[in-house]
Amino acid sequence: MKLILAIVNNDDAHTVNANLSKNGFFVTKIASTGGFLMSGNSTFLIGVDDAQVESCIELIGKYSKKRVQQAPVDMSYTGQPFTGIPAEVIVGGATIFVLNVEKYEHV
Ligand code: 2BA
Repeated sequence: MKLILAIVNNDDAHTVNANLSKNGFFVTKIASTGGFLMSGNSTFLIGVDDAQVESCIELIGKYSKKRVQQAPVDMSYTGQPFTGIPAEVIVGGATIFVLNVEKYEHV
């Protein structure tokens, strides 16, 4: 078994959630915040059998769009010199991690 952890733009989260559920995936959606832009995104936790990993990733990718976002003017919280900070960044589609699950219980 694997745990898929997917960070998705809030604008795509509803569609991603709906399509995962429609396709039989069990999903937990957590409200999260990107450390760079400090804006809201959604993190999905999806427990799947090994054989379902690729179809799950494909589905998330299908409904997660790339978009250009403005970086905030004041990013002093990053501790980086201002010269190295881009004015615009490409966000998405989705950032996905696949973790091994040692044990799964539903009691
Ligand atoms: P944020 O951290 O707010 O990052 C938003 C976008 O800013 C990123 O898009 C990337 O294009 C850019 N960016 C992030 N850190 C940067 C840096 N140190 N220097 C220059 N540009 C930077 P994505 O890569 O699509 O990431 C979207 C969101 O996914 C991130 O929001 C963060 O919440 C999460 N994420 C991405 N990579 C991650 C990682 N390796 N570990 C944990 N979370 C990650």
